[in-house]
Amino acid sequence: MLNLVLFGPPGAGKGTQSKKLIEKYDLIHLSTGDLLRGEITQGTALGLEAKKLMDEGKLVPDAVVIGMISNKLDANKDAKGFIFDGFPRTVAQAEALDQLLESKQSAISGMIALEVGDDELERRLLERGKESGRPDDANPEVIRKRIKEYNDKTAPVAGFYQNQNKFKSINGVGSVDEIFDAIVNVIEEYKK
Ligand code: B4P
Repeated sequence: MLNLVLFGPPGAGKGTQSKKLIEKYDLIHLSTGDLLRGEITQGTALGLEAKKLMDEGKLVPDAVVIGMISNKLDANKDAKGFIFDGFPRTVAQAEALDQLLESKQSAISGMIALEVGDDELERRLLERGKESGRPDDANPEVIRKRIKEYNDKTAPVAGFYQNQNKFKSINGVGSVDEIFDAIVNVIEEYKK
């Protein structure tokens, strides 16, 4: 099984690259951001709780996202593999993911981190906000809060995978196709 974690700050291109990767490798795309926005659209209790936090640029509690991922793994037992996009975002989530996969006799193949500077992230997210109408992309203050949450809580997750020799970082600035080619090169190494 090929199980990839696509990692990087908000706006790094995780969602963009995931779309291309699932086509090439026939993987299931698990984006906790998309799953949470789905709950918000459906107006569930979980969605209502998540919306308040997401609109402020804060992370949603670990237990909520771990539960969502667990359900999705169970619902896709025959998958060739998964792309985890925007998850794990804390070390606690990374530990939980290892346990979930272990219980299914599987494991993470590797993490790929997209490196992009803060100014470019802010520019991309404000640009997306104009079209998507996403409240968390509309306000520079909320964007900076999301980047701070990333630096405080999510960046340490890289070390978790580095300790397992499952970490590769690539430049996330350039054309979407150039970055995709660089990711594919890393995946081919992980597959060996
Ligand atoms: P996400 O939905 O994961 O949002 P994101 O980090 O902004 O998305 P992404 O990084 O995929 O965006 P992309 O680069 O594709 O999370 C939203 C919120 O949900 C979080 O703030 C949090 O509250 C909550 N949440 C989600 N998961 C959680 C978890 N596990 N635990 C706790 N809370 C969680 O796209 C950005 C823009 O850049 C696009 O417009 C794209 O077109 C553009 N772009 C992409 N590549 C480009 C390139 N090479 N050059 C120029 N522009 C590019």
